[in-house]
Amino acid sequence: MAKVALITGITGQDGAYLAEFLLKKGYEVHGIKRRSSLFNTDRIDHLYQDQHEEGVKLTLHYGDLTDSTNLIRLVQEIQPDEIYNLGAMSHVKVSFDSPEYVANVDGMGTLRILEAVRILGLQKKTKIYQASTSELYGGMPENKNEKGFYDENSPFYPRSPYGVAKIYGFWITKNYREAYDMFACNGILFNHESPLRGETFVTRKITRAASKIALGLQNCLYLGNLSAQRDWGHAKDYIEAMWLILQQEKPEDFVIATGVTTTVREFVRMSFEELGIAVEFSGKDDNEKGVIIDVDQEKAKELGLNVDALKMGQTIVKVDPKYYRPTEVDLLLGDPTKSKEKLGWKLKYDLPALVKDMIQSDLHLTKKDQYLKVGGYQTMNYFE
Ligand code: NDP
Ligand code: GDR
Repeated sequence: MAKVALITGITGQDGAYLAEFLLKKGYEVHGIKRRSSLFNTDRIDHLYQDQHEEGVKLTLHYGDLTDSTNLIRLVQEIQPDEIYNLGAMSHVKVSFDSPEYVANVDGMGTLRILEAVRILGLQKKTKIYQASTSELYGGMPENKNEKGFYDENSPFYPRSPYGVAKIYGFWITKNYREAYDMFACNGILFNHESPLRGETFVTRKITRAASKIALGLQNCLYLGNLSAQRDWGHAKDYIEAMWLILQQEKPEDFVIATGVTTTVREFVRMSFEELGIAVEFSGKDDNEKGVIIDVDQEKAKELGLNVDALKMGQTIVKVDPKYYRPTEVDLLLGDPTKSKEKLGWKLKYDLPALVKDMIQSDLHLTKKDQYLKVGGYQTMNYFE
């Protein structure tokens, strides 16, 4: 019998990669999607199966983490062996604008999933993965371990409504594990990115803008705190860790990270370098800027860039303080020792490989947009 998995947040970055991964492993996969006025299943459209055909392995259900009755009904119908609770309002900056909503979805939503399993008496059958986060640590320097990393024993100090909501999710998962003997685990995942990353997270914002600037479709990229440091990995590696966590003998919490931290500024430099464009930064704080100091003409030609649009000394990165956060997490660096030793988890992508993957994908996407625009097919005006 195929194992049955239920994924909340299946339409997001991680949900899409995880669904594909579990289908390849022979799972029957169910996903919860929210009703929206436009389709929002782009990331999983390649996995879609017509429900009228035989042997359907992927099924989507309407639902929402704010709706307990919906969740209880779905868990009852699906009887999952594994639930991956990835659904969340996942943007840290936006959580300052919608603090109550993020508490409801990211905090209470986790409780609703755990309660659905408990109420239905499925605690011996259904394993639960909770998408916890490095935002729990808040980047407090005094809470790092003796090696200078955050690990499974480091204290938490969240610095945003998102982090505070997720800390409830973390502890309620641990509490249900201890109180009701449930196989419920937290993966404390550090930042992970990919070509499927939402376009308002900093890495994707950078790779998308770098591609547009390289093709002469955008003049400048505006960012917030360039000095923030993150431990960035590839989402494809991280979803494998989620699965491994639920395949262990005992339910436990694991840190998933690369063990390397890099500034936003360096991520910008690496992204442009991938396109043959050398960028140098000067100035401080709000006045810092990045200018073009060299263009590798051969590489630019090979990639089909618009070389005429790339001028020496041209400012292509500026700071806009509107992207600063009321409280910032300055530095995150995770210690993956436990996950490597106990899960046997291995990284396939380092940071240069991640940047390359994202730039290649965004350059392709931007060329496609440009091609459609030039051909007159990009937009229809419905309002004339
Ligand atoms: P995304 O923002 O890409 O995806 C979030 C998913 O949650 C989407 O499918 C979204 O649906 C869904 N969702 C949002 N609100 C609700 C709701 N009220 N009810 C049901 N579903 C909802 O996030 P990621 O894929 O990057 O992250 C997955 C999880 O991992 C999240 O919980 C995130 O907080 C956590 N995390 C992510 C890290 C990262 O670096 N990516 C690191 C650590 C933790 P829709 O498509 O309709 O918006
Ligand atoms: P983060 O990711 O807050 O770490 O949360 P994000 O990419 O949004 O920010 C990373 C760092 O970059 C700085 N920054 C900017 N960020 C954005 N979004 N836009 C900008 O223009 C910009 N300029 C600088 C930020 O200040 C920050 O320091 C992500 C999410 O996926 C969470 O759901 C997850 O839990 C954590 O990673 C781990």
